Formats: sequence, structure tokens, C-alpha cells
Amino acid sequence: MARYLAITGGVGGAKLALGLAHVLTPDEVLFVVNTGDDFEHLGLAISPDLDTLTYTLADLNNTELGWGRRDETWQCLDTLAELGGESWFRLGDRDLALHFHRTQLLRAGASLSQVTAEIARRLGIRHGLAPMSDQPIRTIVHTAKGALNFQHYFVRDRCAPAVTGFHFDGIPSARLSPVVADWLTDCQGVIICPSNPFVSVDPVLAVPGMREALARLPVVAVSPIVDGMAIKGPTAKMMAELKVPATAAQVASHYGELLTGFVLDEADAAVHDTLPVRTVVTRTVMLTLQDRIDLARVTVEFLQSLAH
Ligand code: FO1
Repeated sequence: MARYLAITGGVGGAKLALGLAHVLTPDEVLFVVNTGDDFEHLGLAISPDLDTLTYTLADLNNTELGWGRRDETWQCLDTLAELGGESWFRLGDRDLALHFHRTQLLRAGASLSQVTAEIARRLGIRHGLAPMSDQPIRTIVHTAKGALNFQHYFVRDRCAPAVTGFHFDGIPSARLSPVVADWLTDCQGVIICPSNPFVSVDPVLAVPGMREALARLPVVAVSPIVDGMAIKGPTAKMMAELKVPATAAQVASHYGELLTGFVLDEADAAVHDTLPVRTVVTRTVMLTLQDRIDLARVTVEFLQSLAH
């Protein structure tokens, strides 16, 4: 039985990950999640992309916001604001419980991988999900106004500052998380979900050993850019600021020789035979659960066709 690794971060990635969880069994896919968005806030260890995927796979995610839990209340944060505390990063009352719990478990000496697995188990998730590394890695966003912590850029400053580049603090002393390293010893292919290439996928690829592992495997990415636009988030804006075309073709060239195959939306069918990689053209905009499942199935079948 084949085993695949799916690389995801943020909201777009979690949508395809849900589809993959319907198409592949827990023995067939492991989700490796970006931790570059993580930060310490209000004394809590916050891992947004791990939480987005956890809530999504547990069917608890807030579909309006894209992050956090649904059926949420905001009593704690609203009271904190009244007291003059920091309320710019919206932590709902139920969501806070997860952050308290994770912070306690980490303080008691558990690794981020162990905490992630424990929370997933408690929420009834059968698929494996793991951080890219158990060592801290932090995405720093370089802007015309200086270097910003990721959440300051993304949430506090609403992605407004023009980006000039990124770097990932902590990479030299980081290692692949044990679950991911073990999965890669017997893995037949990799799916890069339609996440932001710069701040959700590149941090995962930067973990020492990841690129070397992927170089030996067929790798398929699903374009996060459709007809020159990102479905959600600042990908297209970042590309314009980095002075590269905000196109699906540019995303393929960003991943470079790592890529074996690329899944394009129908809106970008025209470029399908101009790329240096094999392509498949399909509907990549995921509005319904069935869309997620259909895209996952097309992507897995494409990967399987490349694996032979
Ligand atoms: N994203 C926002 O745009 N605004 C928020 O207030 C916000 C709060 C938040 C709380 C918990 C959590 O797990 C994620 C949260 N996010 C919020 C998303 C977070 O900024 C992620 O890093 C982005 O989704 C990018 O992946």
C-alpha cells in the first residue's frame, strides 16, 4: 500500500487536506503542517496552522473566518480588551482552552508532535498530522517598514506592508519532527496543498532534510493561484510585491525542480503545456466538501500516475 506525505499550511491547504482525508486512509497519508506562523502570545504557545488543520479534520472549524472554532464566543477576549490587554489576535473562548492545554503539555515536557497527536486523538481525528519540526521555526516577514513577526504582519497589520522577502528563524538548529522523518523512510509521493508558497510551504521545505527527501520522490503541487488571483490570503499580493507575475506558472517555477507535477485550475488551462512539469487541468476552487474530495482524488490519481 502506498504512503503519501501532504504538506499544508493555512486555510487553502486545510481544504484540500480534508478532501485527502476522505480519499486516503490514515495508513496512506500523513499531513505535515507549517509551524512558521507559531508564536507566543498572552503567555500561550499558539500554533495556528496546526489548529486550522486539527479543527478542519475534526469538523469543528469556523468556515466563515477560515480559522479557529465554529460556535465560538469571545467573552474572554472582549473582557481582556476592556482591561486594556492585547485583543488584536482573536482567540475565542473554546479555542483558548486548546491553547491553554497545549501550553501546559509543552511546559510539562511534551514535544509539539506529541501534543498535536494527543489533541487530535481527543478530538476523534484518525489521520496523522504532525508539525514540520518540534524545534521552534518562526517566519519573519521583511517589509519596507522592517522585519515583522508573521502574526504581526498577517493579523495585526492585515498584510498591508509591502513584502520584500522572508526568512525562517530557527532553521539551522531545527530537525524534521520524528513522525515526519519516519514517514519519509517509506513514502511513495508528496502532495503540496494549495497553500501560500512563501509563508506556508517554503518554511516546511526549509527544514533540514526535507528537500533532500522530496528530491527522491514524485511531488505534485496544487496551484494556490487561479487566473491570477489567490482564493484566500495574500499570495497574489506578495507575488506582485516580490515583482514576479501572480500566475500559476510562476508558482510552478517557484517550486522549481522539486516539482514533478502541477495541478492547474481550468481558468489556467492555456498554460498547461508550457510548463517544464507534467500538468493536470481540473476545477481547483473548493466550495463544497465534494469539491475537496474531487480535487483530492484527481491529485492522488495524478501522483500515482507519476509514481510509476
Ligand atoms: N487570522 C486573522 O486574520 N485574524 C485573527 O484574529 C486570527 C486569529 C487566530 C486565532 C487562532 C488561530 O489558530 C488562527 C488565527 N488566525 C487569525 C489565522 C492565523 O493568523 C494563521 O496564521 C493564518 O491563517 C495563516 O495561516
